[in-house]
Amino acid sequence: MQLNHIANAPVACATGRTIPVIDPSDGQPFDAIQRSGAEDIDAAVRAARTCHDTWKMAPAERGRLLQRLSAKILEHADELTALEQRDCGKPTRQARSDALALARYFEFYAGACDKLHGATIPCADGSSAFTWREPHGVTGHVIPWNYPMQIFGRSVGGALAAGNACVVKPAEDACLSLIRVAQLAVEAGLAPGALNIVTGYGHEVGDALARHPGIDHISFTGSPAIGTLIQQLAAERHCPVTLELGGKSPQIIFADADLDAAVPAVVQAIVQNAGQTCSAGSRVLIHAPIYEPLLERLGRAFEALRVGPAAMDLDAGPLIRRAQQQRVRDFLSDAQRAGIPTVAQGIVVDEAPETGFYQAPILLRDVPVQHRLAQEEVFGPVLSAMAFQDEEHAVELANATRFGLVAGIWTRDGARQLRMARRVRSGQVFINNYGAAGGVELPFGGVKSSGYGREKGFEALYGFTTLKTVAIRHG
Ligand code: TXE
Repeated sequence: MQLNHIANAPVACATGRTIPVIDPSDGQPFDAIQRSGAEDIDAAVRAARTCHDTWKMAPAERGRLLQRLSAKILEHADELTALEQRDCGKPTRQARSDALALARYFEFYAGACDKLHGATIPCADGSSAFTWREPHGVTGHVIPWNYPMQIFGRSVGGALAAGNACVVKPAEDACLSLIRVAQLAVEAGLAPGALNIVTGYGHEVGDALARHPGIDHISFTGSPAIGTLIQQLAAERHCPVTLELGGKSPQIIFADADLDAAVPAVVQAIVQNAGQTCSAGSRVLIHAPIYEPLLERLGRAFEALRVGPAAMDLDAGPLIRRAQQQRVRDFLSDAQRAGIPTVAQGIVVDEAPETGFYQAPILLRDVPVQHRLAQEEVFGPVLSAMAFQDEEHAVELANATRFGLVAGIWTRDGARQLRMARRVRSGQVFINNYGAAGGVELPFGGVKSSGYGREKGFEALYGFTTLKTVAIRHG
């Protein structure tokens, strides 16, 4: 049985209710978390406030503390990998890479703590002015289930580095690794109240977090619908928010591209984490002259994909929950009704139990741009292909959704790379790679309905602080 983590202590929720923890690989419960409510959020916010108001620590010392936490995470990487694998159905390689990324986030932000400075500003004679970067105070973090450790790292790592005290609500499907990390933070020496974890359903405990007047900033990663709700609640009390709401990211492949490099990257970008990735490359836009031959190559790669229990460490594991599996199946039924052709699909291996939430990766072609498969986030291993005639057409298709998170551009033509990068509306553009060029160092976030604000990189620290201007008249 897992408890909340408030002021460095394990605490049962006020209602005494729990939620079962389900293993997506077999659909069976194996643990339980607290089903918390508004009272528990209130206790966590009070602990965070007390901590923030009394936590006096030089930035360099805070950096050393976060570095110790990073080292603890590395020391416990096997344990965190195993927890995440069972809780979220992640293949071993993915769960391990998430644990290592979490350590790297804390390492990066540890080094940033004492480098977050303001500026001096030239002004009237006899006066001086400068700015301080100050923490918001108590920050709220609503974390989704697809990359619990990574999203916790990018959000809480930045917030703590900037000097905030955090209240975290993990997704109800994915709490185990984060509760363990909070315990490791105690061992690393984090002050009581600096990091609090309260588990439960979104509409109960997440809603209470978003409404709480003691929360000074909210960082939310999740669906556009809940992002809108969070933004509305925050607007009522003018609380700043950072939103990351997913995408419908295009991979744009020109006829002159290095297809040996593009094909595996395009497949990986939709199969990783069974397609449950905000930056999944879920649309592949292919230059007309290579449409047929490239679909054939991609089709062969899809046929080789294997899906099965997380512990088998195949190309993909199960989806997170039965409802997510149903959501993906609904998209596929719609595709069938609309006569959208299937090019190829992977295989769910024999060893996968009937009760697990599996979905074979699938490649669809000639998907009409207005069809919901080309417009909405499926959050499953479903890749929609369409052809474009020229650069103009590629830009038009790439920008034809309400999202704008990531775009992949594959071409050897340098001038075209930059023209396309300028014209595609998205927060990130990867040229001749898809996320391979960097990790924590790169600011990350969206435009349009993908949200706003940036996490990751040094840039994130500006979002987790507020700027105070000080002006002195000294004669
Ligand atoms: O998201 P929710 P769901 C997308 C993806 C997926 C769809 C639905 O397309 O298929 O959203 O997933 C908390 N107040 N993404 O239903 O509900 C919830 O407990 C406050 C993209 O799981 O948005 C969880 O912690 N919080 C995405 C978090 O919000 C609330 C990652 C996300 O859950 C709440 C996840 C409320 N009223 C889903 N209701 C990405 N950008 O990577 C729920 N939550």
